[in-house]
Amino acid sequence: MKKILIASDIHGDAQTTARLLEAYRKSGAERLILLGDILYHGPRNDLPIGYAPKKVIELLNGMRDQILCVRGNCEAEVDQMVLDFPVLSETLALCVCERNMIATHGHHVDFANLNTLRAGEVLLTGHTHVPVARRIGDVIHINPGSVSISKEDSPKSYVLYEDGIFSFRRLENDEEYMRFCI
Ligand SMILES: [Mn+2]
Repeated sequence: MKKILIASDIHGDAQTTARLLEAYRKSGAERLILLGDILYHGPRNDLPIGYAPKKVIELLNGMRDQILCVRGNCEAEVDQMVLDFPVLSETLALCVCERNMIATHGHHVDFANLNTLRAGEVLLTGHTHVPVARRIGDVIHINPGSVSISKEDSPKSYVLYEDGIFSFRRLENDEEYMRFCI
């Protein structure tokens, strides 16, 4: 793979999903990486305005061969009965232009102790609904934020990765608001 789009925490929002898939098609990315919390709003969140999980199922199943996904803490086993791509994996290993990336939802990650990752590798997480681009020692940590329920005044956003550059974009208009170069 050379170019990927990374998004997280859809939480059942069909309007957001439709916009995300449009952005994905326009981007020319080869895969859509979803970091969990796909269908349910979750007990800590209000219902997103576009909440319609059945519509999200339909939209995402239409892209089943484009999506790589990990399990969030809001995923239930029944979700796998309605989604046509794997959603119950805790982690996913990717290689994008010779760059190793490990994707996981993030609720089980001990950021003070990333000793299973090697120098230069990228850890992709969601969960907090707050975008992050930082180095933790020799490891790069990227969180695209949430596309539907953004927190701490962050924009609803996703990330495009290509050629060592993580481009953080606003979901509403695809405008880049932050970038991180490896
Ligand atoms: Mn979430």
